[in-house]
Amino acid sequence: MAVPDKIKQEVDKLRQQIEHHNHLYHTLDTPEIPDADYDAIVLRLENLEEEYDLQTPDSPTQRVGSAPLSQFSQVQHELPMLSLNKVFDEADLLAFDARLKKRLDNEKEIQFSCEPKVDGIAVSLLYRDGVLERAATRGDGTTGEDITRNVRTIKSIPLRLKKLKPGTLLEVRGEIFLGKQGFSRLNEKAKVEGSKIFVNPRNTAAGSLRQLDSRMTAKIPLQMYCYSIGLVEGLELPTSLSETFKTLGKWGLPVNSDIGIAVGIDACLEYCLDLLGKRNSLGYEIDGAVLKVDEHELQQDLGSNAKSPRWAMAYKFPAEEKSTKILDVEFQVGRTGTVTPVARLEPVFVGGVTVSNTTLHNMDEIERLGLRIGDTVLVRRAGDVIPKVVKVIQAEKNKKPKKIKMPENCPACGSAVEKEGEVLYKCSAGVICPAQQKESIKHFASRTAMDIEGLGDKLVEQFVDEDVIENIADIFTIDEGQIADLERMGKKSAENLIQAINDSKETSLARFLFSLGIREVGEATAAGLSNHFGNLQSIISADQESLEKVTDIGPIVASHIVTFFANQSNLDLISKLRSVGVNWPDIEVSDQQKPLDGQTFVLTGTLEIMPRSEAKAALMALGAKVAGSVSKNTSCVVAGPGAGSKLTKAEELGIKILDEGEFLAFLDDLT
Ligand code: 9MJ
Repeated sequence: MAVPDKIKQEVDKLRQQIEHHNHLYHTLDTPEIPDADYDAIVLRLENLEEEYDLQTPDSPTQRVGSAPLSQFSQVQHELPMLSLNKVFDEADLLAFDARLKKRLDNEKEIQFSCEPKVDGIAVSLLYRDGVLERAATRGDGTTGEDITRNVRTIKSIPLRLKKLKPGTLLEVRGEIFLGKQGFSRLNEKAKVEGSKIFVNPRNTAAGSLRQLDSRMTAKIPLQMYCYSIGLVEGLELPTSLSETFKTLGKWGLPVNSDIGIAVGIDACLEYCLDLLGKRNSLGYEIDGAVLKVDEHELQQDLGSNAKSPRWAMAYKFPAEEKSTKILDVEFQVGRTGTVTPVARLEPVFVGGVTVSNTTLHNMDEIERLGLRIGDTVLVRRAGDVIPKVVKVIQAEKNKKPKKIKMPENCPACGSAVEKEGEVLYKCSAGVICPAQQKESIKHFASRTAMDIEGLGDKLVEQFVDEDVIENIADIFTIDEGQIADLERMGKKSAENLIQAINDSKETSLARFLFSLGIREVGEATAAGLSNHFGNLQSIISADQESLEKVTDIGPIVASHIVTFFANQSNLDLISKLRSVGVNWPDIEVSDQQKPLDGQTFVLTGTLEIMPRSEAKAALMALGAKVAGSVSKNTSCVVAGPGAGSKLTKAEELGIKILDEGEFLAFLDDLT
């Protein structure tokens, strides 16, 4: 078939573009376009090559990655490290399942290993006689880089495998990544030290693995999850992948505990949907799920092509990074008067939601990004739900871009804006500023604070704009007539709101403290204060020193608390709230030592009898701390079915481990 010149030219251009972006992404770690745009270019090239029979061995569609950097010695992978085929929707996943059944010539439902697709760097670890001999990056799938010295600094990767004897050779493959917590801790530290902020966990992990000085790598809390096997000699492995994972875990290798098994493609889809739903609450970044035929024999029957195994498929979730344009930057006033720049964006669908504005945090962030109105930026919706402007990818060039400046006057009340500390700007008006009034009332009424059902953000704004209320105490003197006067408020809604306001008066000390909106006093701190002091008067009269005795309260939070209660208008507001009937029971505080004081517990796997929240509350009531990860400071790990890497780590560190039955007996003994 004659191929039109136009098509040949387009194919050439696409190949050049892909090579360029491959180099930026894989070799230099400085991508210029979002993954979704890159995927679209590759897909276009794949389609054209397929349609016009233009595949050539040197096309980027035939390669797995990009050439390695030259500074590290090269490693030849004896078995190529293949990449995964990808699908982006349900229909293509069903087609994958149908293809498998056809090739196997069997209609029986297939069992799959369902895995989160961790967004990190693929590596190979080679254990000879049970000892880590070599670690290498995937590189282009055939040739990688020797990163053994760097990988040795990763604490979750065992240097010696349990139970593996002389005469054995085992190559395990997996993903090295930086968890969300590790990433935010690094950035908190960077902020304090005034050093460079890291852009995202994947680039940070990739950069640190490519450090020539492994002491630098050791400073980054990298992790790894193993997900496949390469070379094997002198060893019998189980007949399925899922059983192999259990074996790897027993040998001390880290395996993701969020991996599941599903029989049939419908169950796989359920797994994928569930994973997508909990994407934000996972401790690591993912960009999809991977489905693999579980039985090794079936894998062998299906085989691989040059690029990817036929028995595996990546189901990519919607991209979490997209490009869009900064339409404007406005300034918002928070409940404590902080003036924050907010970017108005050309609406963009990212990470499952349409984003049309996002906080830029402070002027330093704008400076760091080098941001101007009209710029095209990369927006990322990461582990948290707040979308973030990651970087400028194309500066506005048509007209002279406007520099973004902090306004001299508060946009809500016109009072002077003053600088406070290093990066904060605040409206100087205090509680008379309507923006501050609105924000503090919204917070007070919110679900986790006083929980006044029906008093949402819009209604609060209306009430303040129409001078119905000015502060949080005024809420309790609103009458039905005032509510009914407002637009779109019927009699029934007015009655319900009055009822909800009255119901909220019966509260707890912790909720009340949180709802006051004291700077940096969140729910956990409020609960800590409430448990420690037991009554409001003791908190009001507490000095800096006694406040710092409360768990997790440091000098800064303590000083915010002291400042809040030193302000007479805050005390007047509290008296007013009490006089209209807001009340709570005091809490009995005892000076007695608790049986688990100073001990840290970690709960992992599924607890089948006692809900996890109850187990946590029971431990805290006995004085223990409940942490999310295992370290040498952990006193005990409670492990239910499905426990994975945390359990492995506890075993490695020789930490006490209880199953749920033993844990319940242990609690019984103490109470
Ligand atoms: C990731 N990235 O989490 C594979 N992957 O298997 C998982 N990648 C993979 N499996 C074969 N869970 C090639 C790549």
